[in-house]
Amino acid sequence: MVLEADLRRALAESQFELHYQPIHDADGGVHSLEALLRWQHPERGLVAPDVFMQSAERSGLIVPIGAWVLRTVCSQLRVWHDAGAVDVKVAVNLSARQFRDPDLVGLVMGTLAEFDLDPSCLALELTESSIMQQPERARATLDELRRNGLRIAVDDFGTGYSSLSYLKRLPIHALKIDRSFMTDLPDNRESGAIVSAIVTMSRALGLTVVGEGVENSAQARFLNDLGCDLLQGFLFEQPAPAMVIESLLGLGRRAG
Ligand code: G
Ligand code: G
Ligand code: MN
Ligand code: NA
Repeated sequence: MVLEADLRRALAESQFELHYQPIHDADGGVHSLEALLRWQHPERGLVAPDVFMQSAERSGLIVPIGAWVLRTVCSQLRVWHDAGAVDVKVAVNLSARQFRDPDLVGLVMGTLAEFDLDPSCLALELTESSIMQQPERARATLDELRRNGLRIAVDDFGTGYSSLSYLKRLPIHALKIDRSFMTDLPDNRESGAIVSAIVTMSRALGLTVVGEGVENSAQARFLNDLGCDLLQGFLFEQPAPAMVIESLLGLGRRAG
C-alpha cells in the first residue's frame, strides 16, 4: 500500500523520474514521445504508476506531482530543442483530478512560456472517463486548451463510455486504441473488428489514430494494413530514461 506521506516525501525528495516511450509513424520514424511517470523508491526500487496513482489521485497529490511532470517535460524539451531536435513533441498523461483543476490551463501555458516552448510540442492524454465525468465542463476546458494550441489525445480509447456523437463535437486531435484490444490481434475476430472500426471512425472524423501496446510484428502489420497512423509499444521500445531515448532522436552524445 502507498501512503500519502510516502508520496509527499517522494515529491519533496525528488524520487520521481520520467521515462519516455516513442510513438512511431508508419515509416518507423519517431513521431513523438509519451512521458511516463516512475517512482524511484529508496527501498522498493522502481515503482510503476499503477501502484501509486490511486493514492495520488485520492489525496490530490497528483496535482503537484502533475505540475512536476509538466515542468520536467518542458525543461527536457528545451534541452532537446536547443540540442537540435527541434521537432520533438511529448505527450503527457493527465488524470481526472488534474483535468478538473481550475488552474490546469494556466499551469500548462505558464510552464510552456517559462521554457519558451510552442504549445504545439505538447499533447495531453486524457481518458474517456475523465472527459465524460463532466462532459460540458470538459468541453470548455478542451476548447480553451485547443485555442491555446495544445493537442488532445483520448487515451485507452474503446474501454470507456464516450458517446460517439459527443466525441465528434469535442476538439480532440487523436484517439489511442486501448492496448487490451491489441493483445489477441490479429487472430481474434472481435478485437480485429473493434480495432478496424476505431481506425475507420477516426479517419471519418479526421482524427489521428494511435495503436498502443504493440508487442509483435503481426499486430503492427495488422494496424499498418488498416491504415493506423501511429504505433507505440514494446515491439519498438520500452519506456526509457531521457538519456537512452536521445540516441533515437539523433542526439547521441559525442565521444570524448
Ligand atoms: O507506465 P505505466 O504503464 O505503468 O502507466 C500506468 C498508468 O499510469 C497509465 O494509465 C498511465 O496513463 C498513467 N501515467 C503514467 N504517467 C503518468 C503521469 O505523468 N501522470 C498521470 N496522471 N498518469 C500517468
Ligand atoms: O494508460 P496509458 O496508455 O497511458 O499507459 C501507458 C503504459 O503502457 C506505460 O506505462 C507503458 O509502460 C505501458 N506500455 C507501453 N507499451 C506497452 C506494450 O507494448 N505492452 C504493454 N503490456 N504495456 C505497454
Ligand atoms: Mn497514455
Ligand atoms: Na493508453
